[in-house]
Amino acid sequence: MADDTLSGKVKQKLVETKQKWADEGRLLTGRHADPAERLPPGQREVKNWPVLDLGVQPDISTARWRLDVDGLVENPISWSWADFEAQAKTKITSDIHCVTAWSRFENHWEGVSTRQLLDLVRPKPEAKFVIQHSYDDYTTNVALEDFAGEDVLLACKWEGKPVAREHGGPVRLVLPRLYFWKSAKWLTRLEFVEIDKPGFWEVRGYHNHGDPWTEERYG
Ligand SMILES: Nc1nc2c(c(=O)[nH]1)N[C@H]1C(S)=C(S)[C@@H](COP(=O)(O)O)O[C@H]1N2
Ligand SMILES: [Mo]
Repeated sequence: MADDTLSGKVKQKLVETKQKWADEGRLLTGRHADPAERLPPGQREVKNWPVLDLGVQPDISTARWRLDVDGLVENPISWSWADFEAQAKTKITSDIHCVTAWSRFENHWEGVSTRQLLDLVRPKPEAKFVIQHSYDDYTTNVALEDFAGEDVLLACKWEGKPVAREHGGPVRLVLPRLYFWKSAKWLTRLEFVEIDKPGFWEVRGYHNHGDPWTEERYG
């Protein structure tokens, strides 16, 4: 019988392969690099932009799109597309580092900065982590201090155009200082919590933090 649930469509092979990489510590060079060295250890630069996901690319129209920000915040919000559009936008140029060893330099993003979002929702003192939830049921967890980085965006544009569906549009997170699995595509909810909750890849052998320059690939 056909399984039409999101989890039923997930590319099991891909998930198993990536889990095996984690088990075997594939790609590890044992080198650390300074972020001033633009290419992190074990990475190679690509000029194209690979698409990586679980095999499900939700088709979310801006009419249907919502973003909820909840959990340990003083001012929870639930944005429609019009609410998102009404926010001031920030432009950031940053590099992408995927744990599967490709890096893509010089991406021009536009969106709402997490700094601005944090000013609005005001995390409670007990909030320590932010769990990103996506329309494909993907989740990934980041420490509040990483989420609050000055270069972190809820991105709606890339190279001046709306972020394409396959890259996570209408809105995806971009957190350039960590491996790209820490940047959720098709973002729909940000949950502020005190106790960390490892996400999809984190429970499958991937590092909880994910710093490319210290090769926090697996853990
Ligand atoms: N919702 C969602 N976000 C996701 C993923 C996913 O499967 N679903 N994959 C992650 C991984 S492993 C990577 S490398 C990047 C890939 O983003 P890209 O397809 O735009 O290159 O998205 C991350 N965010
Ligand atoms: Mo990835």
